Amino acid sequence: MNEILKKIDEAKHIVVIAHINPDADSLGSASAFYTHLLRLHKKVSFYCATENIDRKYLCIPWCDKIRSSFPSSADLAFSFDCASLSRLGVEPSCTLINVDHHSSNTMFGEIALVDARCISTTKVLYDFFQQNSILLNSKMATGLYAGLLDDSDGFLNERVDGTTFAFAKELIECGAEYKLCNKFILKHRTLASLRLKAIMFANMILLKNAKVALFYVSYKDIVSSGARDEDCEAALEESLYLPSVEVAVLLKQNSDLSIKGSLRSHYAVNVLKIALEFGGGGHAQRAGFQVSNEVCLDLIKEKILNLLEKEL
Ligand SMILES: [Mn+2]
Repeated sequence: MNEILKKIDEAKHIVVIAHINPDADSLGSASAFYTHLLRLHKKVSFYCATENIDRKYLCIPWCDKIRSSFPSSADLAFSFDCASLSRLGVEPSCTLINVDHHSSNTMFGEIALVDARCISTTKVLYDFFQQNSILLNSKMATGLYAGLLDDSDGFLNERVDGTTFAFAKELIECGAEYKLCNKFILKHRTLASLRLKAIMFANMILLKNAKVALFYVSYKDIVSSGARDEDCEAALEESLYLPSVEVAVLLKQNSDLSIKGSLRSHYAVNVLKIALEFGGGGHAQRAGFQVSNEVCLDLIKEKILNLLEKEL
């Protein structure tokens, strides 16, 4: 018998964990597994350290059951889409199984079911279900589809190929509520996010033959619009759809007047190098850093533009 199935069989109370500030991949895979465990008549809890989950994820089954306190009686936990233990927002004292698709996964937990070739954690979980002849119902298919949709950026990113659509087709045939997910996860907007987007694009500066889009968001802009960090980043990413733009840079003022830098790029430009120069981190096309409030904004801008000179 598969080691994971054995652990499930022996467990009395199982927790599925979505990472802090969850996305649809983490919530969707945890949700699909939660459904599977319910079908086995297991006692199961759905945990996420972040309270107030984004409303656009309410199309994912069981998101209304999420709790932000970790159940003390749990004897088995599964984390989904967490590359490192710190992403859990909790250190479970029970047996932990790590299900993920990040190439940077630290392989924490008693068992690590990690496949970096997969486009989403929901694909890792789908393969697990297939290998163990576990049939999908429509709730499970909806959770798995939600993760695929989010991690493929709505079937738009570089990792998407024919197998991605074939996977989506499978899930739709199993009853995935794909229309609902498409509408909620891709199209849902808050008024605050639209107000912030208006401010950001009104103040956007195009530099280096319009290859660089530079945004500055003050703390006042954040307060007046009521927007959140992820709203800033969504608008930042949208600027990459302008025909000439290759790199998008956001300098956002925090409440303590320190600066958070976010960098996005198309595949030709490595922005991680720039983030690293500021002591930050991330991926080649998606990176970030923090700078204390003692550094002048113009100096940060100048340094970024100089570093970009070599990359463009
Ligand atoms: Mn993911």
